Amino acid sequence: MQASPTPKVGSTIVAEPAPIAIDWASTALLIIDMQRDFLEPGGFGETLGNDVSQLARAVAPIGAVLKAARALGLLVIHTREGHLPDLSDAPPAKVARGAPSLRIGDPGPMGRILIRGEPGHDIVAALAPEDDEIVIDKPGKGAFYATELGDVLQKYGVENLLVCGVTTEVCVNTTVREANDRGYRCIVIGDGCASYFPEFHQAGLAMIKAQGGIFGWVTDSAAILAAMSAANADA
Ligand code: TIU
Repeated sequence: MQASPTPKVGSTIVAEPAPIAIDWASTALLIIDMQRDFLEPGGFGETLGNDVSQLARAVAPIGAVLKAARALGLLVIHTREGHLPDLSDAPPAKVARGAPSLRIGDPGPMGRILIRGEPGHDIVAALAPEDDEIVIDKPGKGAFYATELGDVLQKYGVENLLVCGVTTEVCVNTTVREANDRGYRCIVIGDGCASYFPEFHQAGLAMIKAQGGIFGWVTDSAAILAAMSAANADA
């Protein structure tokens, strides 16, 4: 499925609470919900009252890691949060929540809000998946809930996940917690995550790496790029 074979070499990634040694052959890049619905005006995120410009800072770090991951032949998995056009997979408790300007399924400037197949559901152009990359559509916050992600990771022998995307404290944290309980090592790329609330971004990362890495590790894109570049040189 991937364009080039993953090098059978390992690297140690500088991270908190401690460096972590990984084998690239059992590692995937998991990019969470970098969709127009969350990052661009007129989408789901803005209907909830959020300042969507807060999320733009994650695009360039993710783009750099994505480019290096492709060069290394790493398994790349993108996720998208969204619902079927008939809303049959959207719990009423989610659709009815709060007082948004538009609800899930309502028509908006990028099509129906948070609905699969609509322009707003697409991943932002800068991070568009390539044809050989896996895209997981998810109805919830966690990427394992009601999706094929677990089967995909098992099929490819993945043990370690480099995790980035939006938002830090919502879908990234939920997915990391799900993955941690399933035995995956999650290495979260801090500057490749963003929140509408900077203080929640900081807290979201802090609670992953606290207590000796209770949910996983936190690093940054520079550390990932350095490790990938060294692995490429070794390959
Ligand atoms: N609202 C918010 O912060 N996030 C979401 O609704 N979904 C994701 O995080 N993808």
